[in-house]
Amino acid sequence: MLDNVAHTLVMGVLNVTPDSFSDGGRHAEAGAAVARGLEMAAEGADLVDVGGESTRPGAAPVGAEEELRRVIPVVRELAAAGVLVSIDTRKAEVAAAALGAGAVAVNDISALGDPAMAGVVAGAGAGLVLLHMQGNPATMQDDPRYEDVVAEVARYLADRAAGAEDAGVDPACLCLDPGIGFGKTLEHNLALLRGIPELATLGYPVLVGASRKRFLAGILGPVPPAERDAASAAAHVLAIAGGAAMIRVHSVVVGLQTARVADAIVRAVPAEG
Ligand code: HH2
Repeated sequence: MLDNVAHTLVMGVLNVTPDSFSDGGRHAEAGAAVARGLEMAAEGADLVDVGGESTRPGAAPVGAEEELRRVIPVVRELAAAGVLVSIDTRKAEVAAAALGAGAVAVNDISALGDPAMAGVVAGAGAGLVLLHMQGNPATMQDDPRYEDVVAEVARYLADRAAGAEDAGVDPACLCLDPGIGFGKTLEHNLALLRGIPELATLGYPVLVGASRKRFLAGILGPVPPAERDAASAAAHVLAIAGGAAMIRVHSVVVGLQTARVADAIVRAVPAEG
């Protein structure tokens, strides 16, 4: 999925949901979602990640029918406009429909929790993001525990990547994500951000999504999500310095500046200006 890419990729978050923690309700209607997706592409997003189910801590699960109703028209329209779309879903049925509607990758926060997922992705020759989560969104923040969070997340992701490959997914199409905020305390999140170099040694591109997440308020105090972009940038710069290949952001403008400046320093990518 990320072969031969010299710069850090920027994935824009597009939640077609009423209840996402940062942009919930803003693009719940298809027209508004498509407009925001086109705007993110125009701002320079490499991928637009369309999701129809909030996975914020405590979120209620959404049925496949409702998820399909939310995301498919948006995926279809963005793909038709030439936007590279990933579908953020745990359901193989939704992934299959989104790939059929023109999505190029699946962002699966359950890392193949649906046994049919790998086959769907392999059959479509699509990209696949595998994310580490302890528990499930309803309860994951209740009492997350690890002996060694970086080693355990690395082992889990390596195991899921092997499972995907066994099911026929092209290793070049895989990307791993430590799952910032998915069953992790503040200390766990910080350890994982420090541990990106260890995750990068697994041999797959690493995606990091720290954008506007609650752990940032754990450091800063009660800053509302929409005012956490500078804090998100700080976390993402360090992730890129540690070897992350892609960041997932709500503000593409901020994410792009973050990636370009970090790339110029870390990867010596020539400046455009
Ligand atoms: N974070 C969220 C959702 N999907 N996917 C990946 N690969 N990495 C992440 O860190 C990640 C993700 C949660 O953020 P958001 O989509 O903004 O909120 P919500 O789950 O409330 O819709």
